[in-house]
Amino acid sequence: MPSFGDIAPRLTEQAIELPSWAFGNSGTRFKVFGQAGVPRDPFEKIADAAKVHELTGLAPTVALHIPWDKVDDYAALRSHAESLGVGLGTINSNTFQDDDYKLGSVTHADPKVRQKAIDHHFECIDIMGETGSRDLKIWLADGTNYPGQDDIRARQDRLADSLAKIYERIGEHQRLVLEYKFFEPAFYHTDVPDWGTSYAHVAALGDRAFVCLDTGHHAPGTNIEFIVAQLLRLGKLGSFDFNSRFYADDDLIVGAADPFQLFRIILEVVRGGGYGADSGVAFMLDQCHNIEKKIPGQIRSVLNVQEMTARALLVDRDALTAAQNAGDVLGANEVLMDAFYTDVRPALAEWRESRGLPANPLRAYAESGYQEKIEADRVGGDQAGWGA
Ligand code: AOS
Ligand code: ZN
Ligand code: ZN
Repeated sequence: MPSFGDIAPRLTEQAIELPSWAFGNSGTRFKVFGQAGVPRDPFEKIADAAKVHELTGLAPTVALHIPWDKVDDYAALRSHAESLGVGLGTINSNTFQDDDYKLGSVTHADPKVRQKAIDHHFECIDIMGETGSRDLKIWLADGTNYPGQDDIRARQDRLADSLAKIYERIGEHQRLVLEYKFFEPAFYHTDVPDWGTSYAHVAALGDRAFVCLDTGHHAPGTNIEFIVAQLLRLGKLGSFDFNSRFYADDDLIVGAADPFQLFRIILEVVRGGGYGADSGVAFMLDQCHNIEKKIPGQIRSVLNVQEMTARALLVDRDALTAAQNAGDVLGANEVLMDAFYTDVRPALAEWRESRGLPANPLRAYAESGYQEKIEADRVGGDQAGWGA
């Protein structure tokens, strides 16, 4: 098995994009537990995200959400971010919080509603020009709650037509990533429910359209690493929305529910050439912490991804391939498990220090006084993470 020193250079390629909405108050449909010190505007969200990057070196960009992160001056937001050592990343559209979209947005039977949703994406694309973003991420809540409510096939045709109009508008260096989700908030059918549907639509759109895989968007028991392998093989895996779940789209800290699954996913990413700066596969978190502190929750998340990435890179690929080709079932599994069972935390702590980063970023945050400062300064603010 390679040593940690052998794989450490590849760890410098790790870049995990943080979602702006992770820093604001968020919760479930039952309750949002407000927290002291949460950002009052997108500028403060960026500051909090930059703190995560300062202490970990893992989170150089911040995804924005429109309209939650709308500002008058995106150039000012961009230079604010850059002054703090981070950049603006993916622009996430939102066609799930406007009353007009109750029966659908880009799939709606009324062409005027569809046009309104398309125009929202045009606005997002205009903003991408100001933020310098590469990716437009589209997640659609579109679907129906009852059989017969609408024509499932006609909705696919409307979806294809709307996406084509949006895709036509993105720049030659920009990408459209289409995220799927098997249910919620629609309960009978969702118009982009699975990787196959997303793939069918992005393949029809063209070379700059890709699938976004949210790890919380699958039926329980789904072999997600198979989907990763398949989409990489098809050249259509654009990005991850990493989080973890016990039952539904829980948006919990990535790796918290099943670190072995996260390891297997990242192993397929590495095997399939989806890891690293030029891979074209963006690692993004999509989490909404409800009860734990926001910034430490994001630090824990990026460290979880880093730990499983290090373990995945430790897999002895030559020995694994040899065992696989020899049909050595137990031997092949043992090669993989040897890497997974390797506790990389001490080596990672040392490696961080060698790069001028705190050995223990969570402890460094707790000792930094930043949480106390934002709780004292940001009195009366309640910028929702999820929600207008
Ligand atoms: C919703 O469940 C999806 O995960 C979305 O990707 C995400 O929450 C959205 O991007 C925020 O607009
Ligand atoms: Zn998502
Ligand atoms: Zn989700």
